[in-house]
Amino acid sequence: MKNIDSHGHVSGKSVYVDDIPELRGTLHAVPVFSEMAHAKLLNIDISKAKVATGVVDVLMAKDIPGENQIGGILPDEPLFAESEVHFIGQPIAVIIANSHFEAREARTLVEIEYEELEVIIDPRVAKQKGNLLFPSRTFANGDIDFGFAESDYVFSGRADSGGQEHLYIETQGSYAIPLENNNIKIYSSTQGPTSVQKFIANVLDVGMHNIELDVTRLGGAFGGKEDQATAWAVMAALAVQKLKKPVKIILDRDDDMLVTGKRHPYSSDFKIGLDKDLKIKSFEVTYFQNGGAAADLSPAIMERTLFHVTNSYFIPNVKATAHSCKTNLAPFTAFRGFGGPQAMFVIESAISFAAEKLGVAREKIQKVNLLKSGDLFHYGQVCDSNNALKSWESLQEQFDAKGELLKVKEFNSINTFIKKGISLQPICFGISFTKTPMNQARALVHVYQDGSIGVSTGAVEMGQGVNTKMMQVAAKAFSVDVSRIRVESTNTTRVANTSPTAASSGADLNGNALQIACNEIYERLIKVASNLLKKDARQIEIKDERVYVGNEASKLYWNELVETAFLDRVKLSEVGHYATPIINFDKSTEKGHPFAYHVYGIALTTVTIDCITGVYEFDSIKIIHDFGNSMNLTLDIGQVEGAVVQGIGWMSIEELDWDEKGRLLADNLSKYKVPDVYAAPKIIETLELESEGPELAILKSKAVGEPPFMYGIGAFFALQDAIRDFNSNYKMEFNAPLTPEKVLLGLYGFNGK
Ligand code: LUZ
Ligand code: MOS
Repeated sequence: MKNIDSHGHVSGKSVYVDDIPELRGTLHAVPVFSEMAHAKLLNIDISKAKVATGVVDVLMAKDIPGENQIGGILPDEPLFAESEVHFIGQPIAVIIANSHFEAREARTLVEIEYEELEVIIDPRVAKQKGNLLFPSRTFANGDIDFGFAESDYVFSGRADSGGQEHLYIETQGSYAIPLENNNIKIYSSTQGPTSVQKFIANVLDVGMHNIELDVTRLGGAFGGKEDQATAWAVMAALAVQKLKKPVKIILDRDDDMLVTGKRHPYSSDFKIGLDKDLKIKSFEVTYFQNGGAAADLSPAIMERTLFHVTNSYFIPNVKATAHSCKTNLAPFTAFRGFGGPQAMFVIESAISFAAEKLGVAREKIQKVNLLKSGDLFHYGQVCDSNNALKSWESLQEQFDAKGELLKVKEFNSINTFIKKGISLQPICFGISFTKTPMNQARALVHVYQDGSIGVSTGAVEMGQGVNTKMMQVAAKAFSVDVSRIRVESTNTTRVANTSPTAASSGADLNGNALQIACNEIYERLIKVASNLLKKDARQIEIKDERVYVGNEASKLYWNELVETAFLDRVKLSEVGHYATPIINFDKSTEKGHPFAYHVYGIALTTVTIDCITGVYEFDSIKIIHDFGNSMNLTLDIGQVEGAVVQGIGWMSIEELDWDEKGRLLADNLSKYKVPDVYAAPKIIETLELESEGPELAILKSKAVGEPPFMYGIGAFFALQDAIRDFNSNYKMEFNAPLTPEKVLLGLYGFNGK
């Protein structure tokens, strides 16, 4: 089944926040942002802006009736700065005008007096000064000292990975509408409608029941709208509360890029110990997470980093410490992988470093350390499959990885200025929100009298196709055609207290809740059929919209059955509630069983470098991915391909940098490069790992949103492989992204000085 949105998307008919027809009298708001990364606010003069053409009002912290606070996990983030600003782009006020352009014009008339304070952008410097966003954490298992003593080889090094702009095609935005009795309805481009509802209620000093969030779909999110859609929705609602008029905020691309948080840059120190057989005996790592100016989701992201320390390898002795460092940059936030990719880059760097020093192939170390069923993750969960090893073997069989490695060697032996590089990149990613209470969901199902079905869940459609999957779940539960089913918008009045659609678990959590609701109605319908046909309910089932008794088709069809049930006054609506069983985690010991299951896979990446310019092209990426029992391979492969290209971008051409004043340098699309169709690998081939899907995955179809992002890490090591062939004195540095500039420096030995 294709994504139900495909036609709407390509014909431009899909509705996003900015496409909702505007009510008469709609006002437009533009936030005023700090131009200093760290400063005291001495004076904010809005008098000129307030009387500018078209301006209706300017709201600031003093206009907030409730709490000036939107910190997602910790209360450290005001909606509007009051006495100090902590990053360029921190909101100070919001201008409401008759048009977006008038509001934007008026913004230039706001006069702010700052007193500059010291700006810190480097996480290691922040740590040295004791600027942490929250307490550091350590996950440990075994005894690293014993492990290093047992090791024949020990190596220490450093690895750095950069940030990443989400570049969702639809920028942040919301549209708030006054309802009667002081209630407000907000359309928001958010992954987390309930979280937005909660913060609006808190800032406006009203109940959550006064606030209705509605989300039709997002034009991409990638984590960037898990926490950071809140501010814009709250501002719009605040203006509605005061002005009693509809208010819309849609960020312009340049504002969006400048002011919203991105993937966390990390700087890390590692120490790895191996024995003669290349078994990793001990691994010690310290992560310096660049958290930005407020906690945002950093505590959860840091936690996921600590879960993915060892990627898909078994290491008996592990000690991993993470510090979330407070810097004067826009608070870094969720981004596909959520701290996992940053951890996995470090262990892969450590392995490469060891391989280089020992003069062995990187793949040798990877292979002998792959996780096996029964191995213990350092956080206490037991590995329950051999999928890491199976993926490796399947890659050999399906894509002849050994042959490909030889081909690259051959190519390089006869070419001087064009070099190829190749890498293998296994992945292992834990599925579930690391915060156990978030792993719950609800769904509301109505079977209408005519046999059609309305479905509401907490899942937010953001292009990933979760609505299509919800339709499949309902269609399968009732055994009816998908054309009977409508998936409604995500709405807090219909489905309350939702977790954000995140952590790759939108389909699992909401699909299970939906299945539970459908099954309840299904059982009631079976009873009705049983009475009608005078047969034992246990013999009855619905197949393809027809009632069967045993294997025999009856004359009773879905429509009549539903109509009869309605006339019998049977309840044809249901709410399903699902909470992932089994999972737990004890923060006092940092041990438990946090994940419902893990997703595995492996990628083979080949790259070609032009050694005169440093420019490169990715020839191919060949992937064996652990889909479980995919319920929609078209959608799932789409997720793999998108994630892989995004991961390659993070490791290769996407570069975020700031000047010493804390100003983002690549703040528009002519400076910030994302992979286009030419930068993406020429060939992307994805095959399914043959494996049984786990019971805890919806219809045994594993979560797919984030894991394949981490195949992109292989791009970095494929590039290094090619550079090394050209320059035998290449000093291996693990500093991603490996842009063409850095490749060129590496080719001619200028890297690392
Ligand atoms: N969001 C979150 C996530 O709140 N908790 C998580 O564990 C998570 N993991 C991945 C992506 N988003
Ligand atoms: Mo996410 S990084 O919002 O799953």
